[in-house]
Amino acid sequence: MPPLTLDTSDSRDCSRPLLFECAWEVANKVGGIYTVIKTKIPVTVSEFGDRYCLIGPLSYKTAPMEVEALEPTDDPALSEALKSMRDRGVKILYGRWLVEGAPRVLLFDTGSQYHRLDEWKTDLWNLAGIPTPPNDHETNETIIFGYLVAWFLGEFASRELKTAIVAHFHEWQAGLAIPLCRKRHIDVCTVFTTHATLLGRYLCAGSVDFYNNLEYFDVDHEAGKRGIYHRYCIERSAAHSADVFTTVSHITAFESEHLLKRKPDGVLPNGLNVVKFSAMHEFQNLHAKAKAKINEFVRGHFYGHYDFDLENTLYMFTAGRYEYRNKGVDMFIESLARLNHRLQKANSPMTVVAFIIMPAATQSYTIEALKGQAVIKQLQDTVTEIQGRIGQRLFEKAARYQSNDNVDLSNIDGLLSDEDKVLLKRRIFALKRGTFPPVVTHNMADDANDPILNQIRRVQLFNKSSDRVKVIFHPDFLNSNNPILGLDYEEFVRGCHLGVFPSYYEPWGYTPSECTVMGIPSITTNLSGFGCFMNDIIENPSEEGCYIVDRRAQSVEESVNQLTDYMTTFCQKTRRQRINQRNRVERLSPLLDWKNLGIEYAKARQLSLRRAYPDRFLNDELDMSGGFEKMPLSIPGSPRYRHGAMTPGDLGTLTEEMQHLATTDYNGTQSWHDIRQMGDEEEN
Ligand code: G6P
Ligand code: 1S3
Repeated sequence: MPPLTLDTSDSRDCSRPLLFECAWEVANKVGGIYTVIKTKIPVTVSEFGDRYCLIGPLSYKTAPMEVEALEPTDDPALSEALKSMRDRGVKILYGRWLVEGAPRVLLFDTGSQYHRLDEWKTDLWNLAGIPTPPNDHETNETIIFGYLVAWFLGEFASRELKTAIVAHFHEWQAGLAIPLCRKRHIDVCTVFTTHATLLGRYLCAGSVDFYNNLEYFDVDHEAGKRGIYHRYCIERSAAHSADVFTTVSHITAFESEHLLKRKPDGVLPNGLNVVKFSAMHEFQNLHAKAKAKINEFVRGHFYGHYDFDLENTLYMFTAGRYEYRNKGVDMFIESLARLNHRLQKANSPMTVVAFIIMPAATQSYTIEALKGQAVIKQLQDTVTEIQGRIGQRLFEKAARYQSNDNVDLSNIDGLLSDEDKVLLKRRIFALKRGTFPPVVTHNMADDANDPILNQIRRVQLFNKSSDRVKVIFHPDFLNSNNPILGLDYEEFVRGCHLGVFPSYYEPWGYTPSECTVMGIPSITTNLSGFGCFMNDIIENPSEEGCYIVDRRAQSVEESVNQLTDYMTTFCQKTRRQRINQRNRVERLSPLLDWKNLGIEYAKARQLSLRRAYPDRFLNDELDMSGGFEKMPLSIPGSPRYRHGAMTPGDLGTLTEEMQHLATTDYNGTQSWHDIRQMGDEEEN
């Protein structure tokens, strides 16, 4: 079925390659990879323009809203390839993805080819010895999608004969096309980026001492025991067949080396599309505005027990996929209990409200949570009404002033009428409640066995008046239209004071990274890709508001204490210190900007071209800068003490074969050293 491919490697132009980037989350939001792809588009489009096209599955739920359908009339090879596939029944949506950068996008409807599933499963077994059980829907989708993508690349590469083609794949669900391309000798060069390993995620979620045993796992056996052997085989074959294999952090590179048995060629850290405000105070104002909205929610949620001072209240939060152990919620709750004890003992004036935002199976909001918002709203409305009436009376009184009267404002009796007093009392009495403010905002599908609730019960953080740490578990995504905590995630983060993400398994970790670009300090661990990245690139991350708990070289007890220490110290800061710290955090954002990190992707693509077409690079005549300006070569120093620009790629193995490519600067933008100097100047 796939077309015969020609050996065109001698004739392909490698200086301006075409790029296909393929992921399950293209125009289809599931998790973190969507963020990677979407936020990276502007830099990739600025480098490739219309030579860039994304490939994903066609979701009829989201695609019609996100994609403008077009016909590729300006690209005969593409247009013929699509026609050939459509003629054989494949449903395809081609067009522009309506996000910043508006890239070209190609979406395949896997449903249109389910009748081929058995044929392709047999082929996969014959080709690669990969077995597939009948009822694993995710794997079935992966197989159909992988075969469609390989089919398309074969059709395209046999028609587009002049230009080199790079195909970049993310994660195992999009990676199956890689071994297929290799087996079929399709003339494309491939990059595979893994954002986690299947086995790593499963092993960590259990009670395994993962990092101390990485070298010793019997991987086939472990995958088999967990019923994921077939998925593991797909992931491993993608990693091994790609010209270039990369991952998102050094910690996941280490994990991949042992679990997937191929050492990654390099690390491509995840960036964000950073929007800089023209003035520093703008993001501080956003914090104040968003915090006011959280304050409003808190007044309602704690009605009847609202006996703490919001001026001395700090909002901490954790958020993400509900993976109790992997995301470190266990450690967070334990540390909150210890923090509560310490604040009580010290008679601290501070109150901490800790939010846990993790979607779980729920039925609805609890009556109590809804009632809290309702009674506080009624009180607010009544006060506004009475305020109006008092204003009227006051005005009336003032307007009656005669020139020979004494101006006596001491007697303002009568401004609050008896009716108003009764009305106000009714509203105040409605605030009486016989229970503590609820810990969870929703009715859980399985309340009794929920790990988060069970731990909160164990440590007895029940939102009592004497508790200095209150807990609110919101087991759903945030949305500004929600009747409870009606804020979008971004706004919520801006309104908080500290993000806490003590993950045990976290290949990258967008949550602390997002906090950083919004100027909100965060705590993460040296088992998260982001934490390791910041540790490598900044001399003293804690001083910059990026706290990193050591979960590697110390016991769990010590890690919990370290986390508690960080939170306690944070509670001792004055408002002025918090404002300064937010400024320091925000100025780190260029380090996480795709405008800087995008070059790592460029390097990976260039390496794949070199490996696929080594003859074309013999004399290094080609521009290998990947669109970035060439810089003189320098010897990488120790990252912590380096006084000069650096890229995280300097730490990765990509440099082995990329010695001629400038790695000493991020496209001429800021390094940590520049940022620090700038800050020092500002502070002086
Ligand atoms: C921002 C605002 C200030 C406000 C402060 C509150 O910096 O610009 O006007 O006082 O936030 O900070 P806090 O850490 O107490 O929420
Ligand atoms: C993965 O998503 P997760 O939350 O399951 O990919 C993300 C994007 O690379 C990464 O940030 C995260 O750590 C991984 O775990």
